[in-house]
Amino acid sequence: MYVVFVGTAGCGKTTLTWSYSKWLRGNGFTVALVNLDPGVHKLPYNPDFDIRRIFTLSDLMIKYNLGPNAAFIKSGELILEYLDEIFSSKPFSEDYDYVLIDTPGQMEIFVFRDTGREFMRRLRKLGSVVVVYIVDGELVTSVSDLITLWLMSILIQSKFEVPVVPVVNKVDKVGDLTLPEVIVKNPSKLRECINVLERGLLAEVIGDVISIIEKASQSIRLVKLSALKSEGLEELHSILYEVFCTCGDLT
Ligand SMILES: Nc1nc2c(ncn2[C@@H]2O[C@H](COP(=O)(O)OP(=O)(O)O)[C@@H](O)[C@H]2O)c(=O)[nH]1
Ligand SMILES: [Mg+2]
Repeated sequence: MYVVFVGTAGCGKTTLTWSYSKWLRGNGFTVALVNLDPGVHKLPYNPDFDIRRIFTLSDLMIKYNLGPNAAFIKSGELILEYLDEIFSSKPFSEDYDYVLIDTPGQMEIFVFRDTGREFMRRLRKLGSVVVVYIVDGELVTSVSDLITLWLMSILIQSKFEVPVVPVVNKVDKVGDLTLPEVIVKNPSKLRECINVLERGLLAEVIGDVISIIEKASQSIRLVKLSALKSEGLEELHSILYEVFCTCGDLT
């Protein structure tokens, strides 16, 4: 199974790639690790394929005289150009139980540009693919934060045409996640919360938003993780297994 980690900068993609790989190996699975982030300085794991062997962000800044954002955009274009090389590397040409793919630090390179879509199109031809969409628990401080992040997971699913499992990371740092948990179990509760907590456009369109969420949501369990402390990995594993086996029914 190919597991692709996506999420906003700093949400914990790299840390989760590392901790889940340790968990999988500890449980007897064979694992290959792929780093697609040309901008990362130090990785906590040993990648079997590392985009930095082809180019790094600082190479691009120097070679093309670019600032960090323009270099990131350039790196997305280059990942597309090097897809043949990426897909002929060991993780994609040999057999592993799990191939974990750590994506560029800034999500927009992978999610909003052609890079991710094309990468996923090729990956889908190789076997089962699941995207783990990591929500930084520290970013969920209001109901509208939760809705924004949730809608993003639905958009990613429609763009990549693969199942998306949303997880909340950094639970060792954030306090109470009862509200998101209740809402994920029963999205219609959003209607009550929004009346109390929010005003403005969101309060007005909440009925439509709830319908979208109810129609599109695959998972009704909120997986809570601490990638750093390796907590919640068994729950992540079991939900990925369910997606793999049943392709969709996560009740
Ligand atoms: N407290 C806490 N910090 C975390 C957790 N996961 C990641 N971090 C920290 O968040 C920062 C960004 O993590 P990283 O994995 O590099 O994020 P990425 O940009 O999505 O790859 C690092 O300082 C990590 O140590 C977690 O579960 N708990
Ligand atoms: Mg990273």
